[in-house]
Amino acid sequence: MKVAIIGATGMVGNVMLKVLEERNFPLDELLLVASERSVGSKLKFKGKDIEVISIPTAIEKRPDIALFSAGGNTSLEWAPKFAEVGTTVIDNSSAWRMDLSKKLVVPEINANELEKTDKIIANPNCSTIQMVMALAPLHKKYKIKRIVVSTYQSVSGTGVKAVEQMENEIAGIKGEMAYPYPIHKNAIPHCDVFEENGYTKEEMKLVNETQKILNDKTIAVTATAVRIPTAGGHSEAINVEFHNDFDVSEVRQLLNDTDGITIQDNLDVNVYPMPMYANGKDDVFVGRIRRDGSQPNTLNLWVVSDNLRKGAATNTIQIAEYLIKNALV
Ligand code: A2P
Ligand code: 11C
Repeated sequence: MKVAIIGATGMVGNVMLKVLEERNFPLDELLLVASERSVGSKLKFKGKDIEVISIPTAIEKRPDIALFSAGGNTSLEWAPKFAEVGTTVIDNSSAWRMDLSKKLVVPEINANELEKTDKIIANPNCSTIQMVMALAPLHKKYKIKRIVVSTYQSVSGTGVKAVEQMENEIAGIKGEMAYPYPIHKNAIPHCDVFEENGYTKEEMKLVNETQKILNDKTIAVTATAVRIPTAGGHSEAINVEFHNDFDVSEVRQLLNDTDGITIQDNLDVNVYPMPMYANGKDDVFVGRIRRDGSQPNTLNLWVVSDNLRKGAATNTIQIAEYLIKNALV
């Protein structure tokens, strides 16, 4: 396999390199691609230096797979050009997610929709991935009616500038601001840009992407997305109402039996998911599993995952692995 990472010098690109190394991904050649300003610089992979090249140079090399994480505009402009030369693009940006002709994939849930003709495949938003990972097995069994989700998102979701803003604030250094307000000692109810309906784009991703991945437009979703001063790992308080009643111990069993989910839920010894422990891991962690006594058929969950791993790099690479395993590239 010849694989290109578009945006290799970025936060997600960096984690992609790590994940490819860890999983011993079947690689014959790895092309590392970034903007013109990084061309010629070197990045390490498996102890060796690889020189960063430009997008046009990478297209000339016709990779089998291109993993994109270089922002929506780069994806919109260049993904079709890779597809034209036969490359299968797996795109981590929001550019193609809601395009009706593109699949939006979480491998554990809907990789079976993938076909050889899918040349641009979309990777969902980080906060959506961890939520649907926890809810998909429950939806299958009890059918979701409505989701109320509140997120607690780490600064790494915004990118390097935001991580630097928080570090500068902690160190008492005045620097560039990625957010309109300080993030240290704060919580900002504003992830991504505001839309006309008063919700943020991040909140609407949770609505629209969830319906697309679970293939059910009847699922009602309402979200509040909040940025908090954590370095890595998003957390979510999820209140979910089902059409059918459930048994909490059966819910636990279903989640326990799902690949990619780890239950952390032992109140006697204060065990529950936290970003501090999810950070650097590939699983989605679920805890505080309990019935919402205020209305029928309703459950509360606390779900935490590393937004740069399962929320981005790992999910993208799992899609690539599925394509290879099933001879779809
Ligand atoms: P560069 O490092 O050369 O700017 P992040 O999301 O962490 O900010 O990273 C964005 C990634 O996307 C970086 O690797 C960045 O490269 C890359 N990138 C940004 N714009 C372009 C572009 N127009 N063409 C190719 N890569 C780009
Ligand atoms: C955040 N979810 O934490 C964002 C980052 O649509 O892929 C990823 C944005 C996206 O702010």
